[in-house]
Amino acid sequence: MEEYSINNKHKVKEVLQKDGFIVIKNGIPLKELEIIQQYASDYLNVNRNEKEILLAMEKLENSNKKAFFEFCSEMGNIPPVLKIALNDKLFDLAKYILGINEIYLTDWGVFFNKQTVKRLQYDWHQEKAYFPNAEQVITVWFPWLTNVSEKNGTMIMAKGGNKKIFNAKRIPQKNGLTQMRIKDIDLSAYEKKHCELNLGDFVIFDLYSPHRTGFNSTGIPRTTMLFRYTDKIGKFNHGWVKSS
Ligand SMILES: O=C(O)CCC(=O)C(=O)O
Repeated sequence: MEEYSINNKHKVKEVLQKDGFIVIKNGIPLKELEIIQQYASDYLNVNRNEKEILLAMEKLENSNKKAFFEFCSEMGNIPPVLKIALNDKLFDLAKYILGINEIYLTDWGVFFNKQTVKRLQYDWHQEKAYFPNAEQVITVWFPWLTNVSEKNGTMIMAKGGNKKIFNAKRIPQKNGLTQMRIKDIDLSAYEKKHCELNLGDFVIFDLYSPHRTGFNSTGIPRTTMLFRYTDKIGKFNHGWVKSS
């Protein structure tokens, strides 16, 4: 993947409009990620190391789906994540991309991709399906505990698929994500890019960029985090109705 700097906001916007997503290398200081890891270890009551945190996440996911969901949502809303989201450069970039001054944060949380836990894996979708009234929502998605790669099931993007809105089929899952699935065949013409990210890197993608969870072949869960910027419609009147 090509590398871009967060300082060149014109280029970032241009690539985002062209491809639907952009990878920024070394955009988040590792110290900030360590603080996020510390919050996770406090929450889960384990030592701050990769193995213990992942094991505790696996155990919680297995034993108490509701508590695990709360952990995943709460972790997106902790001060060090907000600090990253409100960092001057990133916040200015989001304002520039959205083309407005008054922007909102929405829909933050932690992702967990373990091959056997199907209910938490996304099939192909566009965020537009979950924000039907919104004109633009910019997502920032990043690893916070370990690097992510094709091998451990990082997110996959369909490059350039952001130019149209694809038909989406709504598929609710018990205790899991509601899929808004785009058929594989509809995306067959687009190049697929695996978001290979080291700690400190992040990917930004727009409302129309098709993406999915990758196949994790390692047996070790892959975890990442996201938050999204949007305007007042995306925040207060996005039009998404949860499955009952
Ligand atoms: O983390 C993943 O595997 C997928 C993330 C995703 O689909 C999303 O953020 O909308």
